[in-house]
Amino acid sequence: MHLNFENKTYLIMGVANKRSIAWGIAQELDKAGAKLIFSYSKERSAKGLVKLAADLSDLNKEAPMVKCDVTSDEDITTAVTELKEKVGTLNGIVHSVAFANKDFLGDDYSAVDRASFAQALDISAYSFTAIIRAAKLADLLAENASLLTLTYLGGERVIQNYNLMGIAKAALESSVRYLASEYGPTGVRVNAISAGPIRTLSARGVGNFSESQKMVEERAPLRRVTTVEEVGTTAVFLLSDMASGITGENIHVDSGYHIIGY
Ligand code: 0WD
Repeated sequence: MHLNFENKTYLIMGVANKRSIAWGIAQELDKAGAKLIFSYSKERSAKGLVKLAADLSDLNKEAPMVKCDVTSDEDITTAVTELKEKVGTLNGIVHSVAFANKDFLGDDYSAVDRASFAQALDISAYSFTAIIRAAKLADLLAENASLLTLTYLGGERVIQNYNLMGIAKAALESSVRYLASEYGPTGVRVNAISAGPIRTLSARGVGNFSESQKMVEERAPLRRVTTVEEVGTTAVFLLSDMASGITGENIHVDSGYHIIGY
């Protein structure tokens, strides 16, 4: 088994800008020789994506892109149809999408209203299941495809201010296990990476985010914050045949912070 990405194609969902974790993963996959296709939710992101892709290798400079706002079943169906036309088969999907009303990413968790709860769970957890099901039904997934999502320690433990997003991540992490169990018999693997706090557009919405990074620097075994490159290389591993025995797993790429209890 090797890190062989020749003739392998991966869908990358959730590049908002050059700081996005999805972009870090895309860059590492590109270096490894994989072919990429991107999805975006807003036209604004599409324009940025075209510019970013220009810095990739010749294989991906003009990577195809499809629109997919994950809150829309119609968008998901259209995206899957377009993916089928553009690439035929996917060897993997990177789902790096999340959203929660930032009014509820600080203060008391119990203040959350019904609509914000549903929205956060819909975009941050259900969307992973929805896109996988649609891809599977359209016969878009290659044999042994590897599906990956991004989560955070706030789904397992109480992290100050993470609140509503923590509940969504708990649902997402549980979905990973149920999806892994359901699709495993067909050879498809489903995993999550639990990344340490990284300064991105989404991270800015979480109250007192700098404090989380400071705590990692002070207490994590590696005494430094996680980089997108580190998340990217772990993603490359999980998406490759090197990880053929791993499914339903949540790998922490967080400088070891999750083992610390003080
Ligand atoms: O510290 C961090 N930044 C961590 C992030 C630590 C651990 C995990 N994560 C997770 C996030 O919760 C998320 O699941 O990693 C994932 C990516 O987060 P990011 O890279 O920090 O965030 P960002 O760069 O803001 O990208 C989030 C994407 C955006 O992409 P687009 O292309 O749509 O601009 O999620 C997208 C958001 O727009 N997104 C949606 N995509 C499709 N449909 C939707 C939607 N309805 N809503 C948000």
